[in-house]
Amino acid sequence: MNSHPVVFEQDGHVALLRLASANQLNPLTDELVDALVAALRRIDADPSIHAAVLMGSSKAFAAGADIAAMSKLDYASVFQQDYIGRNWDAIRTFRKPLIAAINGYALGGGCELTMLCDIAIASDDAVFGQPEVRLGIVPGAGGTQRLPRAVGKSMAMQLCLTGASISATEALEIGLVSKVVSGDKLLPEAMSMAHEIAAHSLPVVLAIKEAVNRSFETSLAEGLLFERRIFHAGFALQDQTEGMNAFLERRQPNFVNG
Ligand code: CO8
Repeated sequence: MNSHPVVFEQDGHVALLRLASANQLNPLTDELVDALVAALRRIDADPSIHAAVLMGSSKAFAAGADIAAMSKLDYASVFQQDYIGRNWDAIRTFRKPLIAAINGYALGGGCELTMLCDIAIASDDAVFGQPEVRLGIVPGAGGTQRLPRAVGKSMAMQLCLTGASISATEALEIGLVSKVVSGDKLLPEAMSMAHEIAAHSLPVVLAIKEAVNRSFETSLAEGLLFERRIFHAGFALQDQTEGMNAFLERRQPNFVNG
């Protein structure tokens, strides 16, 4: 692992985070995940950033947990240190839109990391899988929980129980990613989508992310009530008035993020 496992860049209202381990496979060491969490916290705290793109190397988004490090752990230490929960839960609570731009391998924790992102775009060479079962372990960062919600029970069972990988095209077919593009188009496509999102009103974007994520946590009736209350609260925003007035006056809205 090099000394900067996560490289941060900013382009206007969009942040770009690159996972950059020395061997390009981005094993998800504690050092890398801690650095990712620190970058996400910085983005959440910076009002000039409205959306972020997360990508890996040309070879891998992330090849999963650091198996060498994991092989040395024992029950007492993982339980006491809250291994995974200790830093991964902070990714889940990131409030701004996060787009995964996936090149190459997204395996194990790497596949789980794509599912923690809000939108996943893959290059045509991307490979997805939950190979943990082949290592004698269970997916530990959401594979058994987010995968069935994303792709349904049968496909989630197939991936988790066989450990076999699938291609980008198959990932698109099952709804694990929303778009597949050629490798050279991956970053431009992800950045362009992030800029499109970032041009909208930030409080509205935050509210939409919160409401969509709530759908995974609650009943339909409670989720609809939550959505309605957020919709009602939108009437307190200047941007809500501006957005509708701009439409009626046939001009572009000038959002003030308030
Ligand atoms: N951890 C540690 N080292 C790895 C990992 C990994 N996940 N993946 C690759 N490496 C190492 C290899 O051991 C090898 O090291 P060396 O050069 O010293 O021999 C080097 O990286 C290059 O690997 P390969 O020679 O295998 O490269 P290939 O291009 O032939 O293959 C693959 C690339 C397909 C990615 C292959 O390396 C592979 O299958 N890797 C393992 C993938 C895997 O099983 N991932 C799941 C890990 S378990 C997991 O993620 C549990 C998630 C829990 C939540 C997260 C907690 C942090």
